[in-house]
Amino acid sequence: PQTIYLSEYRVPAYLVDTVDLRFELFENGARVHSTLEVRRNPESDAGEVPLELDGDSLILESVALNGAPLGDADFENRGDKLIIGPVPAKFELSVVTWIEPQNNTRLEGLYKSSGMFCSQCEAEGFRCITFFPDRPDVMSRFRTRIEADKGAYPILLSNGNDVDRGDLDDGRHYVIWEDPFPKPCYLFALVAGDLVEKRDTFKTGSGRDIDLRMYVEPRNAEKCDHAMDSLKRSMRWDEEVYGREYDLDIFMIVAVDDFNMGAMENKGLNIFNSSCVLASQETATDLAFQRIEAIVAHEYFHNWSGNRVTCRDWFQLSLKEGFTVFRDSQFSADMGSPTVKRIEDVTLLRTAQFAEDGGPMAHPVRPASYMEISNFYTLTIYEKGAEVVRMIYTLLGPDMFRKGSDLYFERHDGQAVTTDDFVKAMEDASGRDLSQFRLWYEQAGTPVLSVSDEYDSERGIYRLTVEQSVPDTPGQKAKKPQHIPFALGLLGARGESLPLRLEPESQDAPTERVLELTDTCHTFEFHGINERPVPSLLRDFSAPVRVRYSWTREQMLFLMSHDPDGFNRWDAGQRLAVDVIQSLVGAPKDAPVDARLVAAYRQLISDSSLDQALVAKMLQLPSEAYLIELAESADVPAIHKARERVLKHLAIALRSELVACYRRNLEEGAYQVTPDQIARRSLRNTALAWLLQINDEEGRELALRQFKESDNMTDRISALRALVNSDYEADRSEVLTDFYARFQDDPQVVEQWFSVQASSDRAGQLPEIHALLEHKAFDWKNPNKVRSVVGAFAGQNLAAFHNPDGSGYDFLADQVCRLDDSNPQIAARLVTPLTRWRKFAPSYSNRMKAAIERIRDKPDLSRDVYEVVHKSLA
Ligand code: BAL
Ligand code: ZN
Repeated sequence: PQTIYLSEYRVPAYLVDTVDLRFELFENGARVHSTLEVRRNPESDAGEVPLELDGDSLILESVALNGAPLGDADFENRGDKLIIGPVPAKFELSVVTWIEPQNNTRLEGLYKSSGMFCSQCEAEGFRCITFFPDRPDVMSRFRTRIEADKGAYPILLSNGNDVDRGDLDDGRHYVIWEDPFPKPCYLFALVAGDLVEKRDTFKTGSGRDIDLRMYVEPRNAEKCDHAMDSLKRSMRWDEEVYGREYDLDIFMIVAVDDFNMGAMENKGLNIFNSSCVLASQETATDLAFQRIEAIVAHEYFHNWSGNRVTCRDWFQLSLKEGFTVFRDSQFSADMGSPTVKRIEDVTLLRTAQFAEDGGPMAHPVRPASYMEISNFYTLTIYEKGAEVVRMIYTLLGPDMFRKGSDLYFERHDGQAVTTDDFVKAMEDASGRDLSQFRLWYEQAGTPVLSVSDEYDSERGIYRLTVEQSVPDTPGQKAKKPQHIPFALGLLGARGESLPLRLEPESQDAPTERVLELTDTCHTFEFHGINERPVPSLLRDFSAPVRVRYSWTREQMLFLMSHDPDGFNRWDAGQRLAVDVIQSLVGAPKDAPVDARLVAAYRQLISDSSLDQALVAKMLQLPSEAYLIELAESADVPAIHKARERVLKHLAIALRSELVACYRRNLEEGAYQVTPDQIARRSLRNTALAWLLQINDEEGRELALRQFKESDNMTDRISALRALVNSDYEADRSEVLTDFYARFQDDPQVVEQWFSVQASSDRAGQLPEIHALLEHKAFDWKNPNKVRSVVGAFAGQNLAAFHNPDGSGYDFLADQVCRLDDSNPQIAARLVTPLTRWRKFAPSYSNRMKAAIERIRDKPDLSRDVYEVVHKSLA
């Protein structure tokens, strides 16, 4: 496959002002009539070159130029390109293609899901619908006529406003949609199906009434309220916080069962993976409710950050994704607990994005090259991209940042632009120089800050030295220092925040500062410090970096109970737990567990005056995935054992506190998704999970009762998971059978049922995983099902996946090869755990490498899998 380089970007030779589409939808395929108003791009120096249109899996029926049919000699159809020329400076081009949505298992372009037609065009799916310049800097006004059988497909949707509808012969009907806003073709969408409509309205700040509609299969009609409420909250928030009002008269959301991504921000017609939009108390967990709110907001926010202002090319993907993730995380923080949201974001970043940044697919937030753009919908583009925007926010402050975003939207409305344009708007609005800051977009890898300190008691000076380095990554060596906002505070012996005087004489010094690191090494002197302080570094995780500082366990315990920064309090607890677990990896069975950890956890569980949402997070031990990420040469079974050992030790020592915690947090009143109730459920269910780890009979009784009696999925599935992960084998199979019988008609719940088993080291060994793949509810064509079994096994059941005999690796290689033919995007995602083979101890990494070589040798490997596998072996 060919590599595409940012440096080779050229403006399009031709622009398309309008696109007139007519879809004739049938059971055996679809005919797509496309009429384009094309003109030469005045900004292009390409001259009178032929017109090149992209295509993929299309059957070409006819081509006409200005109404005159073209013969075979007038164009060349290479399959992936339709080349027409010479062409006039301005003309109308009509192309008719035949496609087969019913056979489209890649789920790119137009396809069928549960009997409905639906589309996914980002990044390059529109070329699977018709021949077109499929690049985001070609923006056109779309008019779409959809024709289909009226009985089977009463609902026909596309972008914009519905301007006409009517009946046709043979029981067919049509609807015409017009989108007044020029857009790139990746934002095109079409849906046709037998769906129920849920309606609501939203009055904008300027007094316009927006018609809100959700379309779902009839069985899901009662699962729309949460998404609809989330949508209205998002619309209001974007007006209040960013001054952004919705622009069309209608906003639609559709739920689709078969979907590669979480959701898609098509203009006026967002399409969602059912699992990311449908919720009811009985079927969705607290986590799902929160995720739905965040994703609904994310897709809605794209209407400005992505649709009104879009990307010039796919190297700029983080322009819309990083900014929009930042916006949705601000929104979620405002809707719930900012500290908890920050902890969740950083957990994902440090566990998964840092791993990506240190692995073979490491790439900058603005990549310089790719083979398959679908492989670049990554944690780096999304989460690190959001962190980069967050750092701009931190450096500029909220007011200047808002000025910058206003300028960005005003300056670039209706344009396809670059990350550099975004930074420039921030610079111009604030007067700040962000030239060095731009390295965050260009350099891959997670910067490391090595911090050392000394205390001069005679002069009352505390000196902090910070050295930064950015590690080498594939294709990038010898990197420059980056511009890093480094927030910190200093704590005195009684936990008080000390004034941070950078000059001896300064008065009214703040107790928290954001220092700006720009050189390889900085030394900061803090004056008037009368005792050796404990540093609280990188508060609120002010930059996506690793901090190395030799905290003692006493200091960690001190910060855990005294740091006024909630995030750092949690982080100190994580660091302590990591330190204790790491010290037990490979240690003798009777090596002691530090009693101070037990005491700290006892304090957390017992003290109900603490912020319970924060306590719920602090009680979660660092995950195996995070411990692996921190390891130099990971021995996963040994890490698994050490972590389990600490957990059991804590559970035995704190047994009575856990039971009390469970009882204290038993719910009263109706189920609500509020931060307080979420914290109570989380605490209660953590207590339950721990008790089941030590075969506690009272815990077992509580879990069985909770499983049977709970009125919500959070509690029910937590009890299920606790029992599945316990030694109570008879209970395990009984609750699994009961759960399936109860929810077998609900695909989203069955996915959770698969995932609980596949991610369990008790219920998810390979024979059981094979049985799940044979289960009647499993479907290879449905990405959610594949993720819930194969993805959960390789990504969450780490001790089983890293079985020393290599069977987990072989299993994954087999499934990747199988999926490569039907859905290469999903196959390329699933292969990720194997691509990180260098991270593991030699006996593991050799077997992982062999498995990935086997995938490499599969005939007809897709471009998607080819790229990740070859980069992993390079
Ligand atoms: N644009 C793809 C899905 C999302 O990030 O919203
Ligand atoms: Zn997005």
